[in-house]
Amino acid sequence: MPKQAATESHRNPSPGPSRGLVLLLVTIFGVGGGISCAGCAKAADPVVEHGAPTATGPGAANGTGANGTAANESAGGGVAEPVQPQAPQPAVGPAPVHGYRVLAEFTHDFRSFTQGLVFAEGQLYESAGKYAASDLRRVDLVTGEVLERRRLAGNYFAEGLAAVGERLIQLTWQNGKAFVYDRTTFEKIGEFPLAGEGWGLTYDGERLILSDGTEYLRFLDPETFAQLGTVRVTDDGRPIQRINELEFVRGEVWANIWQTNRIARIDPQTGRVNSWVDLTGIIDVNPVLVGGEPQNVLNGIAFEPITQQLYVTGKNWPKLFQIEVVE
Ligand SMILES: [Ca+2]
Repeated sequence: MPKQAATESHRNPSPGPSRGLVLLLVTIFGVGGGISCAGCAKAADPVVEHGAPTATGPGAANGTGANGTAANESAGGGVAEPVQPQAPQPAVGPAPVHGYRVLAEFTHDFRSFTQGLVFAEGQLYESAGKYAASDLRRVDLVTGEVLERRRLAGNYFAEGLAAVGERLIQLTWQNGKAFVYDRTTFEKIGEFPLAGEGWGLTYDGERLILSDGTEYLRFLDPETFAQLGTVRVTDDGRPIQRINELEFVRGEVWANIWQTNRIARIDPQTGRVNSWVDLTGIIDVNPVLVGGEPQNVLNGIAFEPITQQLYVTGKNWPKLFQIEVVE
């Protein structure tokens, strides 16, 4: 049973998030080809059922390259798409920062380098990253037990995850492709080329929404995976980069910002950050550093559409939290 956690609310009125390094956006590449058939892939099936070791591999730190760019010339079949012109958003002052209240806490598999978290028909699904440790899993919300797992081959680094009907769509970080699974059987039923990096993924009921570490969100057709458009994410006119795990929540795109305690609540039409949720203090973990940068950070937002409940976790966190926002 979930342990009822303290209901103390947390607020942080400080202005916008630390921007970290100023990232250079090169080009947003699109997804081309509209391929969804497994037979279209020339490479061997990268998904294996067994045998992937759990040791972390080289370059296991997602995004620690910190270039945040979407450039990947070798992306299989990916077709570069120009960033669509977008009227600059007028500066209206920084978006407000909200606090949170923990309603319940649950066990989370601390071995999971969480990259995607999503509910579908009452079931919780997670994408775990890192080389030689990536998988797709169905998880017991309360116990954290892995109920179903499909490991990826060791050279793949899994990223964002979205549920579209009976399918699950899973990104990879720098492997230039995304995978499509049958949500019930976990069988891989397709893949498509992904130009640039894959970070976060969600579905708004009509379009897939993808982040790639830059300040842009890409919109993809959920059937053909063609790129439909992009939007630049800004707060008070300033670009917000390192947009990571995503969740579509009541008309907004909620986004973890890599290596921060903050969730941006983004208007998908304008890209403007409507508000922030600051989750500072939600968990006390010793930072695991790679290249001097913390890795076990907040990442993972899942909105349960049936119960309208909101859940968050982090990479290698031992806990998953049900929260509500305190405005
Ligand atoms: Ca999510």
